[in-house]
Amino acid sequence: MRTQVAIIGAGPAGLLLGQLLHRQGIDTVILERRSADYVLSRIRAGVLESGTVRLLAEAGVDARLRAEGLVHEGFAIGSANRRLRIDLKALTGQTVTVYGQTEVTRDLMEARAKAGLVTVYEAEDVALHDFDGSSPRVSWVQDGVRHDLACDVIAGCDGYHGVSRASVPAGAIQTYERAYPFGWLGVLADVLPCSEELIYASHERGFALCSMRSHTRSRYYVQCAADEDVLAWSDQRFWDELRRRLDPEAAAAVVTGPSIEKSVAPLRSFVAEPLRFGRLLLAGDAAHIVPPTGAKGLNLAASDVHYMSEALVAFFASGRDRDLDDYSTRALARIWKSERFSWWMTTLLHVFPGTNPFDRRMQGADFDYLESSAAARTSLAENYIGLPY
Ligand code: FAS
Ligand code: PHB
Repeated sequence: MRTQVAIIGAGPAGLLLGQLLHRQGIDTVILERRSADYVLSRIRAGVLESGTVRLLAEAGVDARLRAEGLVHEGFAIGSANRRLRIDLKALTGQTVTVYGQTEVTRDLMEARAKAGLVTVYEAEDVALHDFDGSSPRVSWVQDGVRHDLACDVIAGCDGYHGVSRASVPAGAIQTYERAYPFGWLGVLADVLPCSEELIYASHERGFALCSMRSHTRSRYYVQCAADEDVLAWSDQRFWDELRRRLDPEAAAAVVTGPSIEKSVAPLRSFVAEPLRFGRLLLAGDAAHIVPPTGAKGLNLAASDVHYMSEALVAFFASGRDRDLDDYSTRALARIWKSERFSWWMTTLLHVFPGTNPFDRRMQGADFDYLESSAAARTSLAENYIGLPY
């Protein structure tokens, strides 16, 4: 087998890259270690930046997003029983769209299948070869048979635990990391959201987030221990804890019901540098991780893919390796600014075990500053809607 770009991973980064390249006449094969159903079963991001919405339109997969996505002009940030609305539309002229990552992935999978493009699901033991030369290839095992795929470029879109970044020689890559001493316990339930907009709540018991997937499906999170056992949380325990952390109006509006998904996610900041190794390029969670507090993970994967697709189109038009040179620098410039925002939002809103009283006073001062300064709210807003590509 041969293709122009071998993409490792059929998450949003891999699928979006495949779709953008297809629209430019560039052939791809995606290798995914899980089944399509398994990929779709993951409950992850919920908020799309306007840049991501534009990119999905460019990829030709925005019809359902336009029909079902919820355009949000603001969100609330709360602390100590006060709630401050960040008016994204008034402060930046832009909005965000609430549309689950699962639905983005489904739309991309359907478009890829409709175009008859090759996606190998349940590909075992994927391995990357010779990407330091001009004839890279990937191999995998399926039904006990090893397969080989020759290509011109490998796109590593296989997430934080993937094989792509792990295939780079240790001396060729530098990583930067901060592991937070807590995680998020998330619940998905078919109940009416407690508020029309998202609420990010800071409470002395811990952070809580009220989000949604539609007008009838809610997504909630509470801060928990990094190694929290999800089995220790009955639905009732979750609903009680969530309401304790919200202001009285929001707490009273919470509609409870049976969870249809419940999971714990650790929080981490992580960046690998650079993002190019010969003919291997990294994108999405394979390259970086952000704590979900700033709603940046999926959106960063989208901007990476935008930069990568531009570099690949130039490379295949010219045949010059140097057209791949700029990808890493361009992507990392936006990655680091999103890492900073996600770290800042996480530091602002969470209770850090063992924190000293000074740190809690700094959080209060940050809230006071946001309350009193349009400049502070504008800075938060322009990061939340997504910095320019
Ligand atoms: P993904 O991890 O989505 O996709 C990588 C794909 O590669 C997977 O399908 C995997 O099966 C496959 N793969 C891995 N190893 C492979 C191998 N060796 N061979 C072949 N395939 C392989 N972001 C937000 O903005 N908001 C959130 O609320 C949020 N919540 C999250 C909760 C959790 C538990 C996690 C893990 C992440 C969350 N994120 C959130 C971030 C998340 O949305 C990612 O940013 C997004 O999935 C990134 O997409 P990809 O880069 O495509 O990586
Ligand atoms: C979600 O709806 O899952 C969500 C929304 C905003 C965030 C994180 C998660 O910052």
